[in-house]
Amino acid sequence: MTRYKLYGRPNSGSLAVQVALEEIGAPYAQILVSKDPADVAAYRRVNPTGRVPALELPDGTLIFESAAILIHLALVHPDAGLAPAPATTAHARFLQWMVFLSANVYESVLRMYYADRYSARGEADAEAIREQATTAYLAQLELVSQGLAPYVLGAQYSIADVYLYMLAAWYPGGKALLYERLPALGVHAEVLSRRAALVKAERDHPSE
Ligand SMILES: N[C@@H](CCC(=O)N[C@@H](CS)C(=O)NCC(=O)O)C(=O)O
Repeated sequence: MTRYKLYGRPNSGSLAVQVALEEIGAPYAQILVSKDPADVAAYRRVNPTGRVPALELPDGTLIFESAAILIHLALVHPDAGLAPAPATTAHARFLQWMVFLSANVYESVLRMYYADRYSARGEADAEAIREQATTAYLAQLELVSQGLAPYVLGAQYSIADVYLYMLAAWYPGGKALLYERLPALGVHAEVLSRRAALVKAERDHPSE
């Protein structure tokens, strides 16, 4: 099998992509992009967004946007069981949650962690933006958690579960507190934590 190249950073969206690659059993190389401005500037020549994750496909094409990467990997490696069969109703629900997690939950996370970027007044408005983003993030996670049984798609595991697990783990108050507020997410995390691919990716996620 040909090799993927995963651009990432510890505690970033590259975790979910690494889990997908582990589940697939595909060989991949990890390239660490530090937050050092020189490193980010060099990375922008590969990925103009400057964001992680990004995945270089075996044919050399670079793909960014975590949800697009995960959906693509699920389609290219159907035997890995990362998503329901394409063009089914179950797959439509998979797409719905992947886009919801990416466009809403991930976006709320970015507003919480990079609040100063969301106002022309920068840091002056950051606290209010952070507060509003946290409220939105909790409401969005509550909405997803209401349907967990035990997975996002019911009885069928998919990479949407890993995506949710990763985004929930970024709650600024810490995972334990979030699982107290939304117990269904705690149960979901417990189920996921038994998967070897997740255990390995979390262990392997190298520190800067
Ligand atoms: N929509 C993008 C968001 C990626 C993103 O913002 N990643 C964060 C890390 S989790 C990042 O690179 N932040 C650095 C920055 O914005 O300067 C995706 O889903 O891949």
